[in-house]
Amino acid sequence: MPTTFESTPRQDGFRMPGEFERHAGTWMLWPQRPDNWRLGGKPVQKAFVEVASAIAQFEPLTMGANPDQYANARQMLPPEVRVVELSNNDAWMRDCGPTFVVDAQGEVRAVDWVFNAWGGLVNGLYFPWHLDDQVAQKAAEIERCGRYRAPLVLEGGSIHVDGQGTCLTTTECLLSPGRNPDLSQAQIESYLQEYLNVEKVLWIPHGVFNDETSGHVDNLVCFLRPGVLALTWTDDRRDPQFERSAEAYDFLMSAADARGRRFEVHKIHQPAPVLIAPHESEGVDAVDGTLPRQPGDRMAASYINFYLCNAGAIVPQFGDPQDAAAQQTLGVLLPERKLVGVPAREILLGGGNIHCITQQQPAGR
Ligand code: KQY
Repeated sequence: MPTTFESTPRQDGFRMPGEFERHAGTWMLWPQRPDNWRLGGKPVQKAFVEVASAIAQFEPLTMGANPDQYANARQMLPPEVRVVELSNNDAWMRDCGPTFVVDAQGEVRAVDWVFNAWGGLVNGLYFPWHLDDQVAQKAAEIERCGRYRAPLVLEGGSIHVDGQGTCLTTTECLLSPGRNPDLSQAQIESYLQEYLNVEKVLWIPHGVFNDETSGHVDNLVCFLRPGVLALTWTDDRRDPQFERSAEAYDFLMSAADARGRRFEVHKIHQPAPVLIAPHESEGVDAVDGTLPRQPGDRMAASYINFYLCNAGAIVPQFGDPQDAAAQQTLGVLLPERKLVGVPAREILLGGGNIHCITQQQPAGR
């Protein structure tokens, strides 16, 4: 059995690399739960196949599937995708999967955070979540990686790092009452420093409007490389996102990273409000007699929820005129990468996007 360490990555000289650094591969989980995905997950399974196929052009991809969906996932996915049985409660690998860390010798270990479905019994999104909470450990075992079990409720989508000592997060999410109510902000920050091996944590006040994760940073802003950020944006002052993005912009423009650099912040205009259609709402199973997705509800659509893989970037598309502008701007900002747009409405209907369903495993030795 791979070792579970009682120490921390920082004590052992391990750090979380930036997503833009070289990957050994990507992990995903196969969607199926009918109270989150419409029509028993059938439409979104096609979207996951598109995302997986796009990533597999650039690096190895592993898809974990529940036992009852293994054969279906295997048949729908291209042969270059490795499909493994990996029990889960839902398909958000970014959030329940491991945060991989590396050391100077190229050894890769896994940080296994406590997962409670984005807020546990206070404001979590489903119960139970015990299978999701085992996903990180199982992925680490498959890869024969040592593991740190971090004593902190945290999802991978609530942090971004530059691999050089800086972590971005939001207070809205990390201080939300359903996660670590007994810890102070200083204690949470100290855990981030220990388990990600960062010097500086930048607490952006809010995430994206109506994001059911309580404001994950990965829908709001991300690193393109150290010192260079992309931020979701709107010029429409009447849009509830305006204040949130403007506040984040001002905060980041007056901040510096762990090495003392000022940030270059690029605005990526969001699509027009994306609303749940009546037929989409009807396709989701009720929970406690109520449809979890109501017609007309606004979803947290953002191009920032793209995924950087080796020499590629997989960018969500919403069928909006802004799709082309987002691709064009990101293409200019990421000249070393091939951009692949993937229709993402079905993933968005489940409450997240491409970044939320992927998890990078950094290249080791
Ligand atoms: O955005 C994410 N990181 C996950 C969203 C989970 C939504 C569950 N319905």
